[in-house]
Amino acid sequence: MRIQKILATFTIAALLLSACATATTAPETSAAPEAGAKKTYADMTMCYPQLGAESDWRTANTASFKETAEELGFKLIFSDAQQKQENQISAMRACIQQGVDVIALPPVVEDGWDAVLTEAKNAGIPVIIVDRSVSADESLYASHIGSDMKLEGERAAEEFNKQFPDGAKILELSGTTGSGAAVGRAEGFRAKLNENIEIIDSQTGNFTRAEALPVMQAFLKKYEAGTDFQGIFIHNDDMGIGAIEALKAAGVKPGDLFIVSVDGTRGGFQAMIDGWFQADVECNPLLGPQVAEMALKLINGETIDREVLTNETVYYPDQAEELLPTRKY
Ligand code: GYE
Repeated sequence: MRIQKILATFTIAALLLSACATATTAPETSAAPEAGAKKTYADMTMCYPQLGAESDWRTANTASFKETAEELGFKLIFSDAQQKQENQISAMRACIQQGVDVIALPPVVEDGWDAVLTEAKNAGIPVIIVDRSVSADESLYASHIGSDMKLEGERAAEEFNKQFPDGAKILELSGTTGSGAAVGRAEGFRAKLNENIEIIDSQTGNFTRAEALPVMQAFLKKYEAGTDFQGIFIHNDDMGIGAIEALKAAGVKPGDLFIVSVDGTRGGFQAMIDGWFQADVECNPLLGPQVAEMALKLINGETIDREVLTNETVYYPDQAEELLPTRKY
């Protein structure tokens, strides 16, 4: 009798305990995947230390990541470094501290990432390099996904080669000094440009309208449009729009100069319609969905490609009017 009573008490206590245990662990198990189960977007926190808001390309890129996070249901830790590498590095360090699942990094410049990439690696957080490239050793990051900047430069050069078979003198308005985008475009451009086409001057406008305007003004003080130079290679549409302001103010008319830009934003399409740009080399900022898919594969331990290059084209004024309404950025 006594033994039975003791046993019954034990059973009730054990039942109560297990009920208790299930109750407390239940919310956790529903949030975190079971051991061995595949993680879903709902389990993923991605850090995106955006480099800045310098251009329409960048605005579209930011929107692409935010919309993708919203649609797929992962958590995005977003920040804007205002084109300063030190801000990007501190944003990354904060993300490492928080223990995010993955970092997607669009590096403002190529050099100087080794220390923070090593910190992420030591913390077991994979890094996907997005858009521009880094010079750091490949072992420090999982993959690079973005445009082939060198190819973009080559494509721009081909436009000048076609336009000026007998040679010309041209100017270059280049992107942020030391950035993968500016370095790659300048390199590809020079590699493909015919020898009879001379780049008489090259200055940076830091990928912004505001900084391109005074650079173009200074060019126009030094060189006479049409006489001293016949064309300009401009590394992005925003700088092109800034340059157009300076050209207009100096009395230059659309078509007086052969201008090739990069990005293919709505502003670039408008500049083609208005007769200022003769070609716009596409650079696609809508990388959010591809990066998210890659990130999920990574946190599930699946293999991913080390380098993914975006498929792009060149746009011309004759299609600009028709295509402008379809442009997403
Ligand atoms: O061309 C420019 C932006 O890195 C590809 O950065 C990107 C470049 C793009 O500011 O508009």
